[in-house]
Amino acid sequence: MNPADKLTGKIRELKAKRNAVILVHNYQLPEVQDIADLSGDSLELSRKAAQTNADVIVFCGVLFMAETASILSPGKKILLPDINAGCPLANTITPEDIRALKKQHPGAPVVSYVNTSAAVKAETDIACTSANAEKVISSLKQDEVIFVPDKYLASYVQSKSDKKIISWNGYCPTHLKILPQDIGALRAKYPGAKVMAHPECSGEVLKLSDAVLSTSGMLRYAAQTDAKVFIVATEAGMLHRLKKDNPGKTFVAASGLAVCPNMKLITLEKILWALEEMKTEIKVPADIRARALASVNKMIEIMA
Ligand code: CIZ
Repeated sequence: MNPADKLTGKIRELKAKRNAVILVHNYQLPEVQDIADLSGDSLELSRKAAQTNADVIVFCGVLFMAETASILSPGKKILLPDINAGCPLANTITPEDIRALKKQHPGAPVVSYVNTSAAVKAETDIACTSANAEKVISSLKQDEVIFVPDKYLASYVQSKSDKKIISWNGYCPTHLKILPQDIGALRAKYPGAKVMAHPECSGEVLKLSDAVLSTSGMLRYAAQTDAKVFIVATEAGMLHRLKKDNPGKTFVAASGLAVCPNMKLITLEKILWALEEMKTEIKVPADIRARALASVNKMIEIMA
């Protein structure tokens, strides 16, 4: 047996012993995606895992994602295989910042993108994903809305809404590595290709794309669209799943630089250690959890 098979064999053995499920985000390393029990976007993963009878969730993603799993599954043990896997976008905003924004804009509800800590979600009125941000904002009765933390997602949503959106100066450094000239060069190289871009990309990149989509949206669009070649403007891990699900189609990364170093901290070895040592546990404290859950549940009601 080769060393990689030995490693995955050991993970499977221990996973069964611990009654664990392995959740893997679309941006993870290919070999990590290949051992997933569930793969997808962060909310989808946490919602599906909450419905399983697993005692343990190993979350292969970044910290805010493991916190979302803890918010939705308080009775399960949530493990993040590398505690250093943070999210620079989520780290741009604190609960104190939200309180200050509320004071500056009294009466304006706060919408927080899922890429925020549980403590930030606890201060906000309603959560959203990149897929449902427009719907969440239009569900609010107020004309002025605070939207945090991603300024590019905020301005994309602003372009679709009559409400006044007050944004925060947060952004994802990985998505900003994708430049408009990358899209131009690839369109010239692959005439007829469809460009799918994540709304965390800059406005210039979004303007050059055919479809602005979340990671789950990209999976659906690629499966349903009659094109042979797709240019993918998001984190590089996405290409693995797209290629696996659509063997007859070609997927090209918009930029080879769009690689999130935090997502890539999770490796097969660390997953095995997490299951061996039952570490690192991510548990959102009860008071924060209750308030963050209210904001997540409000979003879920709108999605129904
Ligand atoms: O929440 C997620 O999974 C993120 C960050 C992106 C997406 O579009 O799926």
